[in-house]
This record gives sequence, structure tokens and C-alpha cells, in this order.
Amino acid sequence: MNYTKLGKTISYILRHHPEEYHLELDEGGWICIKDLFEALKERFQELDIHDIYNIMNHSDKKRYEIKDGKIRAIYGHSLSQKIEYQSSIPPDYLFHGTAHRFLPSIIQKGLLSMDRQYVHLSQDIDTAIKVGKRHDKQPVILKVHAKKAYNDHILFYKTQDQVWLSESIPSKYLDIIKE
Ligand code: HQG
Repeated sequence: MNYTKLGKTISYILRHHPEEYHLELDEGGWICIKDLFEALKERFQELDIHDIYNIMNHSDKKRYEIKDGKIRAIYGHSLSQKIEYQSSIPPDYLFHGTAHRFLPSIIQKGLLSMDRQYVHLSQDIDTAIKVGKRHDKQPVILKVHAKKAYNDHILFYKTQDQVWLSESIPSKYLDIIKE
């Protein structure tokens, strides 16, 4: 099984376009593994249901959550149906890796969720560098004054160890730490 291709397809379905596979997520973003399996079988003829359970062992990141025969993407959604999270108190600082070319707009408008439902933040600088490298060989790392923003009523959501989500963050809470 090509787990990279399978993972990309599962992310595409659970984060972006379940309807293209004639699937519907519930309000928490969950779907029955059996239904996902049936839909995936059209593209992955050799798929075994255990491949879906195994997908997490074949990835560097924890992107999905499995519970009671259901699966969901933990973060990254762009669906119009908004996934709701319980807000958490953030640490003093979180980090965001991005591209140089986005900086003027970020300085002007702040960090926006763009095509996704939430802004994605990293718990540590190394993770932010990896995220930023998806957009720029030499990414810019922003230090987000998360606790200060939270105290000013901006909401944050902890999804798993490395990934935090937030509402838009005005640039007054951002410092450039690595250019
Ligand atoms: C930028 C991956 C212009 C933002 C990663 C980012 C992450 C602005 C890009 C997760 C802006 C959106 C999400 C503004 C923000 N003007 N550009 N005002 N505000 N941006 O991919 O955070 O591997 O949607 O800086 O590891 O890079 O898929 O977000 O560069 O956790 O599991 O707009 O996706 O996870 O890009 O990445 P993205 P992201 P997976």
C-alpha cells in the first residue's frame, strides 16, 4: 500500500472535500471508518480496512484521530462546515513559520486563516521551521504573543502536541524572530 498517497487522499476527504467521495462528516468532523473504507476502495483496489487504522503508524505527524469506529482529521480543515474545538489557555508564546513573500500582507492584516478554518500555530520553533519550509526554502519565523492575545480575548485551541489553532491574530501580537 502506498501510504503517502492514501494519507493524502484521506486528508483531502476529511479536511476539504468529503462530498467528492459522496461522504458527509458529522458536526465534529467524524466519519465511520467503514464508510470511508468503501469510498476509498474505488481508488485503492487493494485497500484493507486495517490500512486506515495503520495510516498513523506510517506518518511523521498525528493528523487523524480514531474513536468508536470513526475517524476525523484533527486540524487543517477548509470545509465550509466549521469544526468546533474547546478553547484552551495557550502558552506565553507560539510560533508560525511562513514565507517571506507573505510578510507584507501579514504585517498589514495580521495572521489570517486564509483557505483554512483557523490559523495554524506551532508549539516550538523547530516545528514552525518545518511548516514554513512548505512555503519558502528559508522561512520567516514569527513569535506569537499568544498569552497576551488570549488575555485580549483571542481564542486558541490545542489540537495535539505540535499544532495549535487560533482565530485571526493582529500583527501587534507578532514578532519576527528569524528571517
Ligand atoms: C499565510 C500542515 C498573506 C500563512 C502544516 C501560511 C500546518 C498569510 C499561508 C498546517 C496571511 C497559509 C497549516 C496574510 C497568513 N497574508 N498570507 N494576512 N496570514 N498567511 O498551508 O499554517 O502536513 O493554509 O502564513 O504543518 O502553513 O498538512 O497554513 O503560510 O500544521 O498535516 O498563508 O498544514 O499540516 O498556508 O499550515 P496553509 P500553514 P499537514
